[in-house]
Amino acid sequence: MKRSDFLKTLGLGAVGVLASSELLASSSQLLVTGQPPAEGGGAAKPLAVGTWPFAEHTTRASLEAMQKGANALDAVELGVKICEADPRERSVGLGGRPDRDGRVTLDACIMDHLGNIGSVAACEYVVHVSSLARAVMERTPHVMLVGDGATQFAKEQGFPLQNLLVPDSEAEWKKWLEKAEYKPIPNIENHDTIGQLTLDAEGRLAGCCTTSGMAFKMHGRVGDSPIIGAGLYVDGEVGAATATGHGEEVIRTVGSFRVVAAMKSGRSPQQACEDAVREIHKFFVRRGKPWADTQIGFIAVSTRGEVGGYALRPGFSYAVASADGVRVRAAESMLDA
Ligand code: SD4
Repeated sequence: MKRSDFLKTLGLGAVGVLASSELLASSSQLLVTGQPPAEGGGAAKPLAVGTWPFAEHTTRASLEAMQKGANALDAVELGVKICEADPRERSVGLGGRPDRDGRVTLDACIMDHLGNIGSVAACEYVVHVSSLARAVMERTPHVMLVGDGATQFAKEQGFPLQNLLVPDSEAEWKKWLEKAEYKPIPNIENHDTIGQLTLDAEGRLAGCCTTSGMAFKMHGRVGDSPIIGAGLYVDGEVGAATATGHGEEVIRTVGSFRVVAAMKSGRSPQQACEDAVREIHKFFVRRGKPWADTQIGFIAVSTRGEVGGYALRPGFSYAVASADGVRVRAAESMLDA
């Protein structure tokens, strides 16, 4: 299928989508290092912020939708779906890397400014798990469905079911099988969850987090991304945060909630992200566990449109889309390497 046709199937004909490698090249001119200038004042609404360079395109799509009147929830879903549907993005949706048994299992959650939440975990055969999480939120009395139950619900709701394992991901998995080291080692490169936050013109916040999780994980492993409070948290009166990186550590520290709670107590989004990363680091030290292969990053936005982003080590970047344009920023980090 041609790229333009592929985008039309999403109703996104006007939006360009590039794979991460292309994005890194295309966004090199855009890469801005250091703290966002919005620290004190905040950007004008609407605003979209998303993890990693591919969010340059997903946040732009969300922003444009909000500029045309879409609310934050619709806009965030529309944005992340671009990434989910792109088979070249190997850590989200279609084309995501499989678990150690060769099965692609996806995690996602969504939250709005009122505290409505929905989530699916370890879900197979569904590309748009962000929309499925939203369906859980809006069409069930529950907040989370997992595994076969999530897939069954998707089928009942008319979501197309398909094989998500693309040849390139399958080849990577087969290569991995040669050694089959059953210990997923997180590193910066395979941490490409998309966590996106939107603030619409009316001041409503929403967030969504979607991923295939850690590559070659144990079958059934669930990361932080579908866990409200860990991978994502939104408080409509304060702000929102989302996480990427080593999910076990983010769950341990209830990372995204921690960031929003700090904002509630007066910390700026930037300070709150920094506090959370430092706290995670303390947990490693306290438990005597190594953190050499670990990356964790947070982004946050306040209801005033202030933006923050911070990571444990260099390599994390995030996109900010506002009336000022779309910029990919290299996040500051606690460690030098
Ligand atoms: C996980 N946090 O499953 C996810 C992985 C990730 O960017 O963030 N990748 O642990």
